Amino acid sequence: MRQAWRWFGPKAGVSLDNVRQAGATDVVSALHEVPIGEAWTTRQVHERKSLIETAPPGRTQLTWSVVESIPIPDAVKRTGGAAKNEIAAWIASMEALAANDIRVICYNFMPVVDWCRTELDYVTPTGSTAMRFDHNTFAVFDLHILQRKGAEKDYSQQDRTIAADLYAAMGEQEIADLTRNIASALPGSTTEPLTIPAFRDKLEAYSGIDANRLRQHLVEFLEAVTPVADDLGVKLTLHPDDPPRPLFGLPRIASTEADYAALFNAVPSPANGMCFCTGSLGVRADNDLPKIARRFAERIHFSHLRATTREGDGRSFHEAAHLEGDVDMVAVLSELLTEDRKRDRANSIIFRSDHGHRMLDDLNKEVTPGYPAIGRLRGLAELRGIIHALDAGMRG
Ligand code: DNO
Repeated sequence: MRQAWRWFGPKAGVSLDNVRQAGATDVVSALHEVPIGEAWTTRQVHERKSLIETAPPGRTQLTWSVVESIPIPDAVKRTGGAAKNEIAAWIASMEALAANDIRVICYNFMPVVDWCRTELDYVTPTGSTAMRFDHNTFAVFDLHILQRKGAEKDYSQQDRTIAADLYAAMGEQEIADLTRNIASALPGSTTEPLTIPAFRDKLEAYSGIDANRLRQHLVEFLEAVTPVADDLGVKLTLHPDDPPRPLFGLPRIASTEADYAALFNAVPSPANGMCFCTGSLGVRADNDLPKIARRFAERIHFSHLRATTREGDGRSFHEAAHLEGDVDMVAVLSELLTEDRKRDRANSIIFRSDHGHRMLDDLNKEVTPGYPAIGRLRGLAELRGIIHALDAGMRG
């Protein structure tokens, strides 16, 4: 497996030397500055690639091997194959990447909001902070801040009472923070930052789109892009929904083993692959992660490794240290390594230690939420240790 690091570009607080020092050889990045829906050009990709891959004398060479993500515009999620211009632009971006020999592309199909958390700095017992999704706080946003039409029916009477009390006790700053966390798009998101009125309009535009329709639109998208991807030798890796269940009354269709099985059956092309994200899939107790990894092994080209802890209400969760929480990381890595041993280096599974606690010096600095250097470094070091031990065992 190849060890990678997500790098947010030249303005990121974490430098390429930091990536080298973490021991990663591969970089995961994107042209985050290009507006959603606009085609990336070969030249733009080439410039970013040169920045990543031109090492100063004596420094380790890095390889930009994964793009996370080319965003999929709303029109594709709402109208599928009818969004011809948007799909053509997406294909053009993919061609620009392939022309630069970048052949693994991560994307997601979550409508309106990409990954979602209610709290960015939840204090853990060690004093490091983690990201958290609290069901009751989410209900406050949905029912009282967004005031989504029909939201009441998604919550029990007890949930609604708790949310009303919590909302009544919140100050202006807390309301503003919660609104920012949910509506302003977290780092790396592939959806637009939204004001509350714009959020309501977007939801309105999705009325009538149920899970079957959304799945059909993804299938139409894949039917359009996979033939080109196959010709270019590109692998597309669908990131799971985070959290893996419907939010805001919108369907989510990449949350379970059955969801992925349906997509692979509908579009069998080898380009139709998966980003195996343990943190996202692991939020559901009914997702058996090692089993999913084994079943779809051949389709996994990219993996996000991190753990989450499900909380007592069964709906809230927070991000655990990489080897703690509810994910059996040794069992998952054992499946991924078994697959990886069948492949040559060019097709090796690329993984990154995903997210990380904010700790040590990062507590005193501005950091990219979810992506502090030190917490990710701790995670990568721990994962690397498991890989070394498993590899040694597999070599016998
Ligand atoms: C969050 C990330 C997501 C992910 C996209 C993939 O940390 O996992 O933003 O990059 O959903 O398209």
